[in-house]
Amino acid sequence: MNNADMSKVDGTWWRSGTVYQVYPRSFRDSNGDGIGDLGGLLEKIDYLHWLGVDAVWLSPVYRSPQHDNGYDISDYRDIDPTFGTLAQLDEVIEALRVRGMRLIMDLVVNHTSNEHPWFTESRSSRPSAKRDWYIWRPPREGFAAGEPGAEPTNWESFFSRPAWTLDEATGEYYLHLFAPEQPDLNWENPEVRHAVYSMMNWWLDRGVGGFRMDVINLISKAHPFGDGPLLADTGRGDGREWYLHGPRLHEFLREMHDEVFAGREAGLVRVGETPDITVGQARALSDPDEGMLDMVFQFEHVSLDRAPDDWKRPVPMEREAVYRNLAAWQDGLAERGWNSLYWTNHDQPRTVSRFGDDSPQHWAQSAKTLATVMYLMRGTAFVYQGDEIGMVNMPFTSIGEFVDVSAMEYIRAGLARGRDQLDLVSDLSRTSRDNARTPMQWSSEPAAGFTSGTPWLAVNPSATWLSVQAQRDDPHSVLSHVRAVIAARTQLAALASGDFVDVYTGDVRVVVYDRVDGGHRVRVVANLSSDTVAIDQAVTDLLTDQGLSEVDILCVGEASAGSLAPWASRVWTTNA
Ligand code: TEU
Ligand code: CA
Repeated sequence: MNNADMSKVDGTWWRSGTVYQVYPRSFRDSNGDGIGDLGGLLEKIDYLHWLGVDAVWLSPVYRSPQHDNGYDISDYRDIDPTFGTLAQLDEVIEALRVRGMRLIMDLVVNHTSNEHPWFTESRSSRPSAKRDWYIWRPPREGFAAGEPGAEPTNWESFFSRPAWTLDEATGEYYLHLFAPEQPDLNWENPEVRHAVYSMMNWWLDRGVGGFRMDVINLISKAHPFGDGPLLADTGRGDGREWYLHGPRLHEFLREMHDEVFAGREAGLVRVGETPDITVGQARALSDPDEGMLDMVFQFEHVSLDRAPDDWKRPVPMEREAVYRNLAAWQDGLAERGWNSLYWTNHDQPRTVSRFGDDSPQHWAQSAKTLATVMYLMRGTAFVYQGDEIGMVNMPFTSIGEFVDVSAMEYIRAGLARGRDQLDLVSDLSRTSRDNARTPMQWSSEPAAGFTSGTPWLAVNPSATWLSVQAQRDDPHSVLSHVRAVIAARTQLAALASGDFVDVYTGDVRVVVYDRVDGGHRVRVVANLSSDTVAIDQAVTDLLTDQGLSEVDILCVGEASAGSLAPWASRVWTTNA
């Protein structure tokens, strides 16, 4: 039995596995209202099976006022009519199951929607039985409710506003680390925690294969609260000291394990979304002996081109820093813990536009080589919809084209400070989450084959040439390459759990690493630049001597003796 087979027995299918993220609103619309839905997902399950993925992570489809596209949930046990019905969700679980795939639900429990009945009850009066389910505070001492500066602390939310909003009726403020429509739950209250666990059990009993846990490192807050250091521009403070990785985080996750996962079948997966996490924190959270999470999404490599105090403001990025950072995470979680491997998701710009080169001459090669470099590392692979065909950023030209709540708030705050509209467009063209949310490009038909109606968000004009249809039958396409990389993860023995060994090249543009497992070895050689680079002929001669041979199907671009073309890459393996 090789490693990949072993993992089917011990439940760690995800070590060599690949998870495909579906952002349902933008994936496929089945009823012509312009919004993607579960019917659309059902139509595309054969495509996902063909692609070779092991699981689908579905961004939220629960009942929601859709203020943050479903990350504001008003009923955890029902499907929003925009997306379909609970019966259809059951159909999705079943359609995946019969093809050997699993459904991973998004679990958003740091906050609910302000329209959730829990919050309605909590805000109804100060003595309400659910008052303590959320985080309420009186105005700052010496201030009247509603007066500027009366917020209990100076914290800024993730979406460019104060993190506190006054509830006029009861005269107190509630905490929301995201939009005012997303009040934070009070995890200190055991009733809240048990309501969450019970809901998770309900979903697992329905047959879901695990959860991606939204901002899970924000659930435990440090008390008492205080003012944070001032951030540039806004006059508000940074409250991370009180809400990031709080004192009871481990306790809560262990309790969740005991109340939800203990005693269930092997193979359920728990992925924590954890902004600002350090390698050390991630190691503890994903240490299998600790029983808290299986892996986390860390944010360092997607923060290298962002201002430290504002993720919507771009700053220049040193290309080489990206691979160095990924390699550091590989080393950091080598002995304990587990990495998740991702370039993008529904909150990030498109991979090839950000980390590659989306000009016509380098688009395909850079998209392919980036997939190779990321997904052959040690960890679980996450492919965001459209990335498998190399989708590119949207060419935004005016502020009116952005629809995401965080972009709208960035624009509002920027204009209030007198910033130029075109400057804001320039920032958001690089950082806006709307880049990732344009409809999936299935074909060159109108609306990219996403809908027969008018899409809720404009289709990227690249759909005329960039689509699944244009690539599916082309063995040299980005799609064919990504499919081969996904297959390689289970076929090449060293990839499932082999060690990662960084091989220093002396040229920051050239990445070389090995994956080693007993007698098995895989070597990746990649040029992460738009220049032709020299490589030492000795490197490849040596590999041949050691009995490694090139994996043709994974090789990208030209490599002649002594050089690698722009964005070219090579994969070698032992003949096993
Ligand atoms: O994102 C959390 C988060 O940290 C983001 O706000 C992040 O800072 C930003 O998107 C840049 O990467 C999660 C969800 O993925 C996001 O869609 C939600 O808006 C947010 O939580 C609130 O639920
Ligand atoms: Ca629809």
